[in-house]
Amino acid sequence: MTTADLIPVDHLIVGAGFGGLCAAIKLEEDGERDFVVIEKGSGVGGTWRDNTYPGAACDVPSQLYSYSFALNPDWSMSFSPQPEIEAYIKKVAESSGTLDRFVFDTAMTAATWDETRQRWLVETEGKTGKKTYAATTLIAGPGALSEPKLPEIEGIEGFQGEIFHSAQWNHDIDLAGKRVAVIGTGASAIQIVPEIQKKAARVDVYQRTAPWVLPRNEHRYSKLEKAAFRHVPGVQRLARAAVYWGLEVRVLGLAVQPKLTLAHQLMAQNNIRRGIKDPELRRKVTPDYTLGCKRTLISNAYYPALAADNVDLITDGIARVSENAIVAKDGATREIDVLVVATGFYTTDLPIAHTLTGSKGRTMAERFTETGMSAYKGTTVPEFPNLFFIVGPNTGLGHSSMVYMIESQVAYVRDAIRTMRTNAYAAVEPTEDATSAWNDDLQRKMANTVWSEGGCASWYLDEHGRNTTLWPTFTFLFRHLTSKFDVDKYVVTAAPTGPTVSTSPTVSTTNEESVPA
Ligand code: N01
Repeated sequence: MTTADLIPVDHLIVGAGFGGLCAAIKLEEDGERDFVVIEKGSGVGGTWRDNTYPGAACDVPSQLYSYSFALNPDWSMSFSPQPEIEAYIKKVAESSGTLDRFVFDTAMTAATWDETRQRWLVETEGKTGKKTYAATTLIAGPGALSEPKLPEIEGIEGFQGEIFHSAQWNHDIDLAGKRVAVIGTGASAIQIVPEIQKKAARVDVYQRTAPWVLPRNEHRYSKLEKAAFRHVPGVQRLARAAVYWGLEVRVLGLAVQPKLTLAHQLMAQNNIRRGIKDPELRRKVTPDYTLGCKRTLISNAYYPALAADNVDLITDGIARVSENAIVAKDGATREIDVLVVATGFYTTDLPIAHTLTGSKGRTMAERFTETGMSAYKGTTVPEFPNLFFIVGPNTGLGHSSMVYMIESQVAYVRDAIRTMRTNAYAAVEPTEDATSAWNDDLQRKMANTVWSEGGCASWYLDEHGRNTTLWPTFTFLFRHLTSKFDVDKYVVTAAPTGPTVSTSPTVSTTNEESVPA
């Protein structure tokens, strides 16, 4: 590749979900205007653009599931539906003045660290053809829940009816009067089932493991509340802080003393009793592990839907799928017209890792087969200079808002860029020692949590049973630990002549709120 074929850019951001958009807005704020955002979808929104299934809504309150720098006084409900969240992200993007640097319908196909140029050569493919960027920093925000995972079930590829994943809902199919099967009973399925139960002739729900489901404390905001959020200084920040701390205390049960989840477990058991009368069905939906071990779900509608006459909960396991039916392990064959696969996403193998080749000539996926999926502060990885993850390994949450984690990581990346610029560093790369120490400490903390000891299998764990997805303690600690770029934990390479990125101005990188208060 000759230099003439390369498009030079200071920062290349992958993904236009909450993470990539936040990075773009904050870089712009810092005067770092030479960036490009590559997005494989046709617009901003990430998971909130893709997940359009009936009933899709956020199970984290919107007051906190939104940017601290773009509070929205107009949320209609405490837990907003997907169209409202997607509209919010679009509005924030449009008013940010950054959209001119977003390239949609274009995927990053490969990125290779070029030691000579001290840049990432990033190959992209999309509606305007193939391009290669030469980027000083690569900011990867591909989303932790963006690659749908299909179940390996005998015969499923031969099914002749309609079949689609929850994240790729086929809105052309009218489910009225149809026989529908849903495989899975996770966060997506429990939102889907109550909606399709109202229309379909039959719904067969295939449950492998019962989830814990708490009541949904739904609240529709009145005009007065919205006016107060908009006009009375501090009111919405106060509401946000109340949500933040209300969720944060749950860490005590999840990561400190699992017995503290008992009150929630009782609430969830009450939720079952309220929604279901049949003792056999109640038994089937009652989990046999500690609440919190898998993601705790919230719904007032799921149990009543399961109890409806046109719904069957099947717990005997799936033997195979035929052309027009699902055959359960007990031999029962249930004919269906539509199969909804709500079986989750690839979470512990970070699909983007296969496309990134670092300074030693191996891919990040190859590195991870040796080290397990791991990063320094969930953000940077040895052998991969100037690469920053937004929502990287061990930054996921089982109890609170990912937007809070995203803002923490973006602050860290901004400070890294500022440090590079100030000191004329061409490259920064975390040391192996710092990365091992960080991850050893994480796994030590993880050992006594409900995610390790709660008695369940979950998508938080990799094939070795190691939790590579979740942050194991309070989110304010993550914010504190990412508030400043700790250059002493990095190997730095000086630029041969002066700053390596064009001389844009730099500004303060501190977060608007250390914790919502
Ligand atoms: O996926 P999941 P999801 N045969 O992985 C079952 C976020 N989210 O799309 O538990 C039969 O949770 C599997 O069974 P088991 C949220 O972070 C957020 O529902 O593994 N069943 C499970 O029941 C969430 O955690 C919102 O035994 C099979 C289900 O499929 C994440 O997305 C809303 C199977 C998968 O559940 C993923 O949720 C929706 C098989 N072969 C989602 N394979 C918000 O509101 C898997 N299963 C923010």
